[in-house]
Amino acid sequence: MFIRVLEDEQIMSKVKAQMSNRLINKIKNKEAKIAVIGLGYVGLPLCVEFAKNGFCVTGIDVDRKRVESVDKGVSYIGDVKSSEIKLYVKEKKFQATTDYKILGKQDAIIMCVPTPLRKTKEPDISYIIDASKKIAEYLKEEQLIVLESTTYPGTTDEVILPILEKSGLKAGKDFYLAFSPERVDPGNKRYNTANIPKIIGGINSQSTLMAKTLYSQINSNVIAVSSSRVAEMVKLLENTFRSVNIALANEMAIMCDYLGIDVWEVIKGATTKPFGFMPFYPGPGIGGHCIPLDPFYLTWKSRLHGYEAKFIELAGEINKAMPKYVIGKIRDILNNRKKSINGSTVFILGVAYKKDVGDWRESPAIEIISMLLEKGANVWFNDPYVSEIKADDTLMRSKELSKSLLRKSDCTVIITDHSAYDYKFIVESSSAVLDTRNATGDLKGTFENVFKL
Ligand code: SAJ
Repeated sequence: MFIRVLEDEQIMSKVKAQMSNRLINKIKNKEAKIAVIGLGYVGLPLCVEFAKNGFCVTGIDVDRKRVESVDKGVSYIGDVKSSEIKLYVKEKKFQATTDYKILGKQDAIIMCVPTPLRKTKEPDISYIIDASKKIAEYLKEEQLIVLESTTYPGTTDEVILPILEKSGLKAGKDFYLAFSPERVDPGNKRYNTANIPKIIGGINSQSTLMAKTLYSQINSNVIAVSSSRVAEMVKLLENTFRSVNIALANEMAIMCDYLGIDVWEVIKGATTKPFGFMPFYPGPGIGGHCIPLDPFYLTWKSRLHGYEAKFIELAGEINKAMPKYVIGKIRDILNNRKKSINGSTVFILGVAYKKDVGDWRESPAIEIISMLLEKGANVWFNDPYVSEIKADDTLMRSKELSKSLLRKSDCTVIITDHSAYDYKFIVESSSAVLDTRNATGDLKGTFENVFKL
């Protein structure tokens, strides 16, 4: 009997070895079929990158408009060219669908779905759970499953793994499972999916090997860590690092304001230190789908394990308070001109969450506009990348940035320092300018009507 068991195990390990080799060879020969669930600012560039490198990629999204856009070869993500989509769709290297049934025909499936926060500031991993359940429905032997969405440590092995094993297949043996954090910096012209180093962490070494083999086809700098949890934590450290340093810059701005010191000059001075310092800048608050949210995935998980991450929470509070701080600055500027917010016209320049992008999700501009409207101000906005927004249930369209409108407004507020703006024109045409980004910092001369954070 003992010999028989040994033989079975030997046979099984041989079969598994053959399976692994089969998948590895498919990947290396670019024959592996890849599905990406979620065609957003992470998933769409990922599809294009795999197609560019010779793979057949299917993008799956619940949003039919996105699927139709891909079919038409029209990009809806700033960093992806329509010409690339058109080319790979034509070459039948890239297709999009809303139908999850295709998952059964894939060799690798990558989840790039949203990981928002609930109103209670708790993680909402419902998109990950839904996608995992769909994958489990069609899961087959030898498939590699990767999660890219930023999430708390343990999501891959504690949440996704059990859902997938409901298929009866064993993770790490019958199929492979890994986490690889997305590292996308929207609008960054220098770093992209192909050249940003890629971290990989599998639930076991075989899974890590598979994921490393896959991503090495599109990226020359793939770094394996010892587990999916380490990989999940790497990403959270990266984004929490930004959140707390931005909060420090914001608190420096508030302190400098009390002390009558130009915080922008202070940061410029500190940046001359060639080591041990990295500049971050104050702003009207933090936006986007990562920095305002990701640190709270970490503090939530840490709290479950008995530790209250006070420092990270406090940083979040400071960042969250910046829109209100900006309202206070606007109020003081108007007050010094014997005006109140109520009844004044405020012209907001830039509503996107950061410069040179068109994404206004979680943008502090929306909160600032809502607060101004609630206080009775007449608010206009202009953003070369955003044609309309909804603030305080009010639909607003971007206004032309004209001298007459600038002249008519009581206070111009630079919220997003788009490169496209002519800041000299803005300052010379406005009665008062609140510059929350030091966008006017390089203008020659002094301007009595310009106020900064
Ligand atoms: N911000 C400041 N002061 C700063 C830097 C940023 O107020 O010194 C604000 C920005 O205006 C923006 C927010 O913070 O509203 C987030 O800025 P961000 O530059 O972190 O932009 P994201 O969220 O689009 O991209 C980040 C990536 N950015 C960089 O590394 C430069 C990176 O942290 C992640 O790869 C990405 O989030 C992600 O997907 O997690």
